[in-house]
This record gives sequence, structure tokens and C-alpha cells, in this order.
Amino acid sequence: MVTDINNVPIGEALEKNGYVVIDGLIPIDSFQKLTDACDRVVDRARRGDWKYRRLVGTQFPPWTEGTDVWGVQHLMHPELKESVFAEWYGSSQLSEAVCQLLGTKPEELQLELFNLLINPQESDFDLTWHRDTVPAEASEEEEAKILTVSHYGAQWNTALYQDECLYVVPQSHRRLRTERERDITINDPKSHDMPNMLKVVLKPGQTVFYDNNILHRAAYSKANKRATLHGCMGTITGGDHRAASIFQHGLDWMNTPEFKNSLPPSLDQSYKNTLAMAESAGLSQMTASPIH
Ligand SMILES: O=C(O)CCC(=O)C(=O)O
Ligand SMILES: [Fe+2]
Repeated sequence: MVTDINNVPIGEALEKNGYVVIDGLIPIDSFQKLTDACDRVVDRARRGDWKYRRLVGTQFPPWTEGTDVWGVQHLMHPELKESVFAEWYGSSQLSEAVCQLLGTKPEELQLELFNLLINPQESDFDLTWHRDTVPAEASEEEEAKILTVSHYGAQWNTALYQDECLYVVPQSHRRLRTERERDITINDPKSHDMPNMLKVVLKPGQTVFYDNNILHRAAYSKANKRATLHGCMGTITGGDHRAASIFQHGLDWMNTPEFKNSLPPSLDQSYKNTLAMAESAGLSQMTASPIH
């Protein structure tokens, strides 16, 4: 298990830079199972046989318009019947890395989102520069307020094929936007000219953990196969802080015996923790309105 990169603990690197790349979180014998399962769910989503999908033309939930698919939602949904996703989400490799990053224990983790990001088929497109939990139009006061709240969670992209889609502005995750950044996010949000931007290149099997408030965008290319596992986990120390951003994805299907019974034992406690978060946030239906 990777704990340090060049003698810097991975949690410190994430804290300082807003992102960190880690190798080896997919056990060798799971790799093929995951790529096969991804092929099946991508096929279903493109055929319109899986309605939970991200559609080109819309960046944030709900994804209601368009036909070309750029993401498959809810990989752990019991109706997909692809148990390898929950197995990997509950694997010791992943949870140890998340615990190391967040300085927490496995029993304090909270099961949250698990989706798949894929290449479109019809046209290339760019997501806009954004922070996941701060709308571009937010005032400096609003932005400052959101950025000072700890996340109590970790988000990651794990590439199954070489992935060069994500761009970040290192160390931008805790500070206000500069004047130029604010101008870009509002007036030219697909700019290829963001100061200090860095392309995150992932080899197959590599994972980037990133603060979801780092300034970031993604360039989706129809020419390069992409199947990148995109998930997050929280910790119970955050109380109900994460509820709105998690439940805006519509997780009512998690509040069912079918889902509970489909989970591997390794996720029992983190599922209980999620239910407790929903309850205490007054969102026991596990759905909330969109942030953006
Ligand atoms: O495609 C990516 O790697 C990033 C996606 C993203 O930024 C998002 O879903 O908010
Ligand atoms: Fe994002």
C-alpha cells in the first residue's frame, strides 16, 4: 500500500496540492472483471437500457437532455447486477488508501457515489472549469465560506485505460479564484488557456484523488476509449455536511433491501453510516436538489 510519494505522505500531498496520483489500487485479478463489467454497463447506457447516465450537453445533475453518453451512474445499483463494482468499492486496497488520505478508520467511512466516466461516441466536448461545490457565479464571500468547510471525504478517478482528460489548477482548492480565474469560470469556461493548468495523465490502473473544489475541467474525446471509475467516500466525522452534494445525485434506490442485500460484508458498516447521515440531515429519501 502506498503511504508516501518521495517521502511525502499522500494525505499531505492531497492537502497541499489538491490532488495526488497513486498506483496499484486495483488488485490484478479484479482488473479484467472490472473492464468487462464496464463494457457491459457502457453498452447498456448507450443503448438507452440504463437510464442513469450523463448526457453530452449537460454538465451537472440532473442529466436530462442529449443522446450521447459521457458517464454511467450508480455502478452499485442492484439492478445492474455487476457485483464486482461493490466488491472493488469495498476492497481493502481502496479503503486503506482513503483512510490514509483522510486520517480515519475503515469503520468511519461512509458509502457514497460510484459512477463511470466514458468517452462520448458522437462528438468531442469539454466540461467547463469548475469547483464541484461552488457555482461559478458565487460571490467572493460565498466562495470563501464554502472553501473553508472541510470535506470529510475523498473523491477519485481510477483509469482502466490511459486517461488524459482531466485538467487541474494545482493548489487552487482552498483559495478564492484570482481575477483571471473568476473571469474564465464565468465568461470563457471552456478556456484552454487557464494559468497554471496541469493535465493529469493516468496510466491504466492509476488513481488520482482530488479535492472536488480544485479548479478543474475535463476534455472528452470520442477517439480515445475512456472507462474511468469515478467515486467518493466520506467519513462520519463530517456529520451531515456531505448530504446535499451526495444526495443531489438521487440515491433513493440505496434505501432498499435489494441494495442492502447486494452489498459485500466489507460495506456493511459504511452503508449504515450513510443511512445515519441521511437520517440526521433530514434526507431519509436520499435525494436532494441540484447544487449548480
Ligand atoms: O471527467 C472528469 O475527469 C471530471 C468530471 C468532473 O469534473 C465532474 O463530474 O464534476
Ligand atoms: Fe467536477
